[in-house]
Amino acid sequence: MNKKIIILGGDGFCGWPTSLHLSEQGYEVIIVDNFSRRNIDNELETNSLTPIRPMGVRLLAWSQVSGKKIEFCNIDVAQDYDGLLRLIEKVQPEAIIHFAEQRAAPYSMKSSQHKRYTVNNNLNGTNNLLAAVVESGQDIHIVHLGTMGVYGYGTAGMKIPEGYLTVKLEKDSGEIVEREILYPVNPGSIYHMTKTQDQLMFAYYNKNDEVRVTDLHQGIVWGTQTEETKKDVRLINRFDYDGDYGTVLNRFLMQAAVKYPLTVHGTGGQTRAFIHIQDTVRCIKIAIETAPKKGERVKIYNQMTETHKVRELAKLISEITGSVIELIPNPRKEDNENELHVTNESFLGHGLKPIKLEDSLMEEVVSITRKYIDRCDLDKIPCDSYWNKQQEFQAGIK
Ligand code: NAD
Ligand code: USQ
Repeated sequence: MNKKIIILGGDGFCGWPTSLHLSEQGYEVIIVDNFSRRNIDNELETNSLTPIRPMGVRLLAWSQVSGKKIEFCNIDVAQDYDGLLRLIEKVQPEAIIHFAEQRAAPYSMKSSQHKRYTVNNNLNGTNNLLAAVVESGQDIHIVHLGTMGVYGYGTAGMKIPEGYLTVKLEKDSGEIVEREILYPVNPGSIYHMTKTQDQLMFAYYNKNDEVRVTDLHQGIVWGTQTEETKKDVRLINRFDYDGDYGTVLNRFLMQAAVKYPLTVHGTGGQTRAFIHIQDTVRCIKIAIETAPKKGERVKIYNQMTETHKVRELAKLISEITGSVIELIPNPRKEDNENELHVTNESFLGHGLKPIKLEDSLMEEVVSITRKYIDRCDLDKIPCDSYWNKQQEFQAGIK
């Protein structure tokens, strides 16, 4: 059986622990990354709270700890089409996992240059991958990391289905017909917009070339370590806390550790979907093992395990750590209050046993944020990326 897997973006927050998990599970893993994420840390003059090691050190540590070898290729998947194609033709993998995109909404909204970079990088990367798989002539399963944000975060009281929606249409004759469509998109940032466009590319290449695709609409990932990254300090995963890349729950955990008031945007009534990083890597393995058949439409799974309101998360963390909560003007143009109900039957049906937020929060505070507290730069905590002039005005910037 072909157990070769190429992981695009395998140096990143989700890609690194996934690479280790699949290697541990017996897959032959080849990581592709261009280190753009590490370079963005240089641009923003910030760093992972955890001391992540260079790729060479990471791979050496993994071979010493596990006896297994992971290969690495430095390819920019958005720019170097020929390099990507040659690699695919040489490796002939069973599946390619696609994490290699600019993934921060605030970073994508910082300036025109950041908007253009995010669109160019994400859309070219996805199109290059699809075109290269077709040109290689191989039947490779693509597993893409999408986002819950493609749906927007509001519904008419119904559960968000897994990708497809059955609608009833009235024909000119008055007859009612049923159709299945992609759930209507409603992106909240340039970054989220690129993910809605990825969806269309998958649908098109799937229809035209029968490329087999699984698109994982993932919620906000929290936590840091997985069973594999805990095995050696040189394998530690990255932890972003800055105003651009830090996501809400990990930011609150770190803010609690350094006694910085928890930065709730607006009223904190935004409800979002969450998943622990350990469950992310388990879901990817399930997605590989439940690949669609040739000719089957794009499989879409909602990769999330629970939903929470931002202010409730702040309250929970405040109760366990004694932190102060601060409501600040929302830098984003988004609904300050929304309900969110999501179907996630596919992964639960395949045996996922979710890690619950309430059970693991304290471990994260103690084992990561308090341990690496000295590496935190307090000046990098505020979010200074505003969605538009009005948000800047409300924040008293202009
Ligand atoms: P990350 O930024 O930590 O990792 C992405 C990796 O891809 C980085 O190592 C980066 O250097 C690499 N990369 C980017 N562009 C590249 C290119 N053109 N060529 C080669 N490598 C490139 O992000 P992450 O948090 O690991 O997210 C991975 C994927 O999962 C993203 O597509 C993101 O949209 C999705 N996702 C993440 C979250 C989350 O909370 N982190 C939630 C939902 C979905
Ligand atoms: N928020 C705060 N305070 C903060 C940071 C964020 O109140 O200090 C709020 C935001 O305004 C927003 C919510 O928390 O309402 C979530 O923000 P986030 O930065 O945690 O998440 P988001 O921008 O949606 O993006 C993250 C990942 C992205 C992924 C997405 C999944 O960076 O890659 O696609 O989560 S989802 O949110 O389900 O679309």
